Amino acid sequence: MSEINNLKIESKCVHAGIGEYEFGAVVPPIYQTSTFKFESAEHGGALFKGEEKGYIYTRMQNPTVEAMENAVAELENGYKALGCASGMAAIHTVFATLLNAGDHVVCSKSVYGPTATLLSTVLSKFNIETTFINASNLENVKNAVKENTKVIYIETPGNPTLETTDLKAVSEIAHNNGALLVVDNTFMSPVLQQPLMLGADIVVHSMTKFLNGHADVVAGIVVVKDEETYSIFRKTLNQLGGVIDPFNSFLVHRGLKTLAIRMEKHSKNATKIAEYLEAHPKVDWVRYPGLKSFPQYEVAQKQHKAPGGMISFELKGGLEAGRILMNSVKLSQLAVSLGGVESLIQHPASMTHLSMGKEARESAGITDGLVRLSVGIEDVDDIISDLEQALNKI
Ligand code: LCS
Repeated sequence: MSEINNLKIESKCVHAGIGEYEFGAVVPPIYQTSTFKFESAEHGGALFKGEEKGYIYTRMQNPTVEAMENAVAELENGYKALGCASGMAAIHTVFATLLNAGDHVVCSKSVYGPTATLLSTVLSKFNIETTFINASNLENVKNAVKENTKVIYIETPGNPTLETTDLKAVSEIAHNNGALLVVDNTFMSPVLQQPLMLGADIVVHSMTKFLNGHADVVAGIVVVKDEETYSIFRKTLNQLGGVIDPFNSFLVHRGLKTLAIRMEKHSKNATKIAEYLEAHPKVDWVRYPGLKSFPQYEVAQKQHKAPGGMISFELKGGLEAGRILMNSVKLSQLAVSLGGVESLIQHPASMTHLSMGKEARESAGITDGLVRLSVGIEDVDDIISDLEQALNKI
């Protein structure tokens, strides 16, 4: 759609990335093909030289993938996007594209475990050093930046503590120091938070989560702001090879159409559940950006359209109480991942954040008793009744 940028986000979700297709199809066909026939040897040569536009090979580009990429770029107000095989493939592509040996990264402490581990193990082998900080305190960000800092990498709200960082303020720190701000926007989606509008240079997502929203795809994406950056990223991704495939792109593009109404329902349900948990005598504390007790409540109010679907909380009785809760819920599924239509519950210290090690977890505020709930779009009273019967078993 040519006037997509004038539409409200709910309309954009439905129409983003949609073009004109054969037979008047209203959604992009699935071009489930690895390669594309050339009209002649000259045509093939011209495509490779970039003298003519067209498709060559699906690792390089594919029309179904491109339609989905355009949709996410439009929703994030970016220039273009690069679909990847997973969120981790997207994150790796960003670091491999932007960093050289000897560079330094500043990264928020409360991030998805494998993101921290990628930096501290794989990338450190290539002489890339990372300082992990609590980025919700801007002084920590300023103090961590060095001469050779090339990237400030922020996941906000952070997985799983929901620690929230003021993106506008951090983008100023990054740019005053010649660094780029990369934001993992997985927890909010562009419906609730738009990092590029707040000064970020690059956005990444695990599309496995809210963007696809149906717990049936593993995928990631990188969104960039200009042609030059896009072209450098496209070349690197083509060499690294961690691209999304056409069928998964189709599913994600389908999921995007309901993203706005899903995020609204996730937020409404989670708000009620966070209030319920906070008032419960067996709950020690709750972290949810919509609660007045949330440590970065002011930043969250300024930065988010609604508080989202993720809650973390600690029970009185710590890990053992959490274990009973997770083994007793029936409607909420005991599973990692998040952002799907179904409610999911899990224990970060023994599951998603195990790879970080106890010391890094403790310093990031990921206590052994912390339970993470990804609130689905079921009837909220059903989710609460299920939690109630499980809490009664503690
Ligand atoms: N970024 C965030 C914020 C994530 O939560 C995840 C996965 C990733 C990146 C990586 O994406 P993937 O490669 O899995 O598509 N988070 C998960 C979690 O919390 N539980 O299981 C996966």
